[in-house]
Amino acid sequence: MIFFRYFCCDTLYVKTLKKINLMAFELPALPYATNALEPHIDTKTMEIHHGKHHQAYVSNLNAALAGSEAEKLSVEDICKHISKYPAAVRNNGGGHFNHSFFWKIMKANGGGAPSGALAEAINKHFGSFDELKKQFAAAAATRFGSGWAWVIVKADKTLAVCSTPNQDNPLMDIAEVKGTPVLGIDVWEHAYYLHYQNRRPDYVSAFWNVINWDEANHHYQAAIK
Ligand code: MN3
Repeated sequence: MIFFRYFCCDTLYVKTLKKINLMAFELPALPYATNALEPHIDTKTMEIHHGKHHQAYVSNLNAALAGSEAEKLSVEDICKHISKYPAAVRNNGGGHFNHSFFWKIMKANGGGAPSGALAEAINKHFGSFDELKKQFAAAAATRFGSGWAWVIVKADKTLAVCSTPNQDNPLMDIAEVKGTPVLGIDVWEHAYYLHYQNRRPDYVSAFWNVINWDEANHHYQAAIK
């Protein structure tokens, strides 16, 4: 009996230690099936994008932080102080945050129009939802090379559209326009090329059909607190 008790405690102890010390980042499961966003985002793209690209950012981030104190931080905290870190952390930490955000901002049978507080804020800061769509599409289309387009809440609580290069994001202390993401789209070619080839604007238009507005509203509410 005594042996059993010690054995249990010991197992628990090891598990706890692992939790504390081995805070490796993990690839989050997709919140829907890889074919859930068809026909707007195709199954093959989702499989490769999530299973290969995002996995690579996670693995490379873990390798870049191995043995450092930063292993215990959240990816958001790492992004907020990204100027302290080497390029491998900026690229892969950004990649991990951005993709984790991106999967959840989409859903099957999404789209429609924003509602609630976010809809009011869009009307207040952009005049209309159509105007926001126009500015967002322009930011996505004109981001040269690889990057992301965003709708963010800035420090003064206003909404803004911006874009970032590579795997940078608006949380980063080095970002040209800083804020908390409410909506974001990956405009790297790997995000759309299999289905849309060079037609990035068509992919950006299709994105409006898969947006999870409840999730966007949740980000907005948290950011204005
Ligand atoms: Mn990507």
